[in-house]
Amino acid sequence: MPETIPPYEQRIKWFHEARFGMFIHFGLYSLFERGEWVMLNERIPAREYARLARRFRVKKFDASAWAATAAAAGAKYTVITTRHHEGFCLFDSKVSDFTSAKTAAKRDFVGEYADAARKAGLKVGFYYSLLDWRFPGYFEPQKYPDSARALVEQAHAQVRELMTNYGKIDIMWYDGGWSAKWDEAARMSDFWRAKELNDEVRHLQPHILVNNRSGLGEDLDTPEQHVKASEPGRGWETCMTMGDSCGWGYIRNNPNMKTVPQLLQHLVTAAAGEGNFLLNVGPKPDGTIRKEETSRLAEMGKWLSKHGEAIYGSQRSSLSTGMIAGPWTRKGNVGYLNVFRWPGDEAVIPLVATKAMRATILETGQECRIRQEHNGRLVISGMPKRPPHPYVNVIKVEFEGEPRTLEEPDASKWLTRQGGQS
Ligand code: FHN
Repeated sequence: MPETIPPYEQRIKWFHEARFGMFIHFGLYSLFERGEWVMLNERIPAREYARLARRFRVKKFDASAWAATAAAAGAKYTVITTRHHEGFCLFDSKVSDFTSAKTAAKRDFVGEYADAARKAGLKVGFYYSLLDWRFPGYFEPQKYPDSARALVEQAHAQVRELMTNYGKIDIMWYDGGWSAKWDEAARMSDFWRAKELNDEVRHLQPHILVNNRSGLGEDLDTPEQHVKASEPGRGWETCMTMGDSCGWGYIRNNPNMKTVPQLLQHLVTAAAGEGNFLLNVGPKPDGTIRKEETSRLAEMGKWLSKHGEAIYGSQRSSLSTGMIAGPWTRKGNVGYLNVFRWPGDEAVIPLVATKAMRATILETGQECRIRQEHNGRLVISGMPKRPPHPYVNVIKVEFEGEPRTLEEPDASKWLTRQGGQS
C-alpha cells in the first residue's frame, strides 16, 4: 500500500534547513578531462564513444571518501549524476547495456554512493538527464519518431529503476529536458510525458522533492551559476561550478577556480533568500576529487562549524545593510549580519525599527556595544579594526522582537534627524 504524499510544507522542511549541498558530475566523459559535453562538442560518434567504457574502471573510487568530503564541508545533502547527456549510467539498468555495472568497472557506483552518503548523514538526490545524445530521435524527433519514442521509454524505465532500487531518495533532479525542437515548457513536458513520469516518481517515493527541469514546475527552482531567490515558501537552489561555468565534469587544466570567500558569499546570499547552494565537484578519471575542490570544501566546512547558525534553517530578513556589509539572515528574533567587507571598529545599520538587545561576533564570541539613534540607525561599536575571520564574519544581533525595517513616509526626513523613532 503506497504511503500518501505529504503536503509540500512538510516535504520541503528538511531542504529549507539544509542550505548547502554537494553536487557530483561524474561519468564516462570524466576520462576525457574536457568536461561533460565532450561527446557533442567534439561530435564523437556514439560507437566510438562507447568504446571508452572498456577503460572506465575508476580504480580509486571510494564512495565513503566522496560522502566524507561532503559531510566535512558542512553539506547536508548530495546530488549525483546517475546518468548525464552521454547516456552512460553509473547504475545497473535492465534497459541498457551502456552502464558501469555491465562494462569494465562492473560496479553500481550510484548504489555504493547512495549507501555511503546516507551513512554519512546526508540526504540523497539523483540527477538524471532525460536526454541521451545517442538517440537520433532526440535531435530530430519528427524524422526519427521511433527513436524519440524509445528515448522517452528508456527515461521512464530508468527513472523507475532509480526510484525503486536504491532505498529512500530525497531529490529527483532532472536535467536535459530541452531541445531546439521543442523549447516551450508545454511541449517539453508533453514530449517526456512528464506528468505521468512524476506521478510515478511520487508514487514510489512519496516524500521526494522533484525539481523543475522536466517541463513542469514541481517542487524546486534551480537557477544555474547565479543566485536568484524564488518567492517565499518555494524551495530553490542555486547550482554552481567551482571553476568557470563551461564545465561540470572534470577539466584537467582549469585555473579559474572561485576563491573560498567567493563561494561563501554565494552560500550566504542563497541563505539570505531562503535558498540553497548546491556546489559542484567533478571527480578525476580515477575517482578521486581534486585537491583544489576538497581544500575549498574543507575551508567552507570549517567556516560553517563556527557560523552555521546563521545559515542552516535561516529565514529572510527585511533589514538592510546599506549594501556594503553583506546580507542579513535571520532566525525568529535573531538577526545575523553577514559581513563580506569588514567596516572596522564600527558598523552602522540604517532603518532598524526594532530594539536590539545584544550584538556578538560569532568568530570570537566578543560582545559589542550597541546604540540606536534617530531614524533607526543601529550603531555596533567596539569591534576589532581588522576582520576577525579572513573570509566572512557574522555579527549576531538579538532583537526584542522580529527585526523590522523602519518605514520612511518622507524619505528626506533623515537629513534633519527627524526620520523616525530614536
Ligand atoms: O548541460 C548540463 C550541464 O552539463 C550540467 O549538468 C548542468 C547542471 O545543472 N545542467 C545542464 C545545463 O543546464
